[in-house]
Amino acid sequence: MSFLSRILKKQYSGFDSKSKRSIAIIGLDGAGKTTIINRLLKSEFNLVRPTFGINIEIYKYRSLEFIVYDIGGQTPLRESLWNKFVASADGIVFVFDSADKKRFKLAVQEFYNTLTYNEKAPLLFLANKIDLKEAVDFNKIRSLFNFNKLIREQRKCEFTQCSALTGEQLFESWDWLTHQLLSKKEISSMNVKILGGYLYLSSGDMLEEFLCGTPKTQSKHFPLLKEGNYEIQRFIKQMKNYQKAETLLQTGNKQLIIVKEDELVLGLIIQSDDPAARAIRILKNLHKKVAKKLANKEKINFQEFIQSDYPIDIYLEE
Ligand code: G3D
Ligand code: MG
Repeated sequence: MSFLSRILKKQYSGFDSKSKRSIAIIGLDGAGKTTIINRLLKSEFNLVRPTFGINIEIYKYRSLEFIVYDIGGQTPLRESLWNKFVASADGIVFVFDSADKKRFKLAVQEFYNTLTYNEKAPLLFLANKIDLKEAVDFNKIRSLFNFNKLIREQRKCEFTQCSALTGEQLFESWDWLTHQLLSKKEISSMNVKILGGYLYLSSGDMLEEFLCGTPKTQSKHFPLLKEGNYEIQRFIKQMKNYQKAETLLQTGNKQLIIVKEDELVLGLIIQSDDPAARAIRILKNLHKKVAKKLANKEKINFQEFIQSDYPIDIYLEE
């Protein structure tokens, strides 16, 4: 969630606070749009959610507006209303069901049709549901949608696979979009401030947990460490059938980032306005290192790995 609070923070410093940013989220029905938006907006915000009709959902949070629309098979009236939304969107997210083979052609057709109404807005293409066995290989999707052609156009594009169910690749790709929306102003903070971390086996056994800082700050953050522990264990149970999963949880003014890959689950506690995508990248890199050590039966000290590889991302007392 927190990357949205981050957009808003940055937005207030970089933009006129009244200026509305609107993001159009489109895709065939069943592609996963509602699931994605719920996952991103989860719990923290009270959503205004007027429904225009069965296939338009609008979510608002302060100056951000997410318009979610099921394309394909719409009436001309609906289509003309929708095209107005697309034309004025600051960002476009296309959600594609990687396992819905029967409707690939329709999705491609609707995708290109939609893009004709807005030739500038940055485009985030999400090939969703990669957790499913039936999901088609990303290279096939690339050629199906002719990404090479799109890359050569003026528009800024990002194509990625994700799973709304496991969270895999979801937060990082949205981070790309938020950066595009914020490109008028330099993103000030590129680092995170790591307050603490966890290393678990996917079986649920904890290998390590730690807090950074002086004993005084450590004791201040101890309840948070315990709470995070509880959340990680819950996540491990929820995601036990998936090899890869990611999540981002907000507690007070901190966020907990969790990444599962194969036999390991890693977590970091960072500040709420820190760039979550960086924390995810750090965890993925550390995952490789830890997995290698584990395979070689070498000693693992998670906190030490972070301190040596990411010294500038460690929380320092003010
Ligand atoms: P839409 O808003 O684009 O129409 P929804 O799609 O978000 O309503 O999702 C349609 C169905 O796909 C939902 O299942 C939802 O749980 C599922 N879904 C969404 N994203 C993923 C994903 O990444 N992986 C998997 N496996 N399923 C996903 P139900 O059963 O509730 O209809
Ligand atoms: Mg929906």
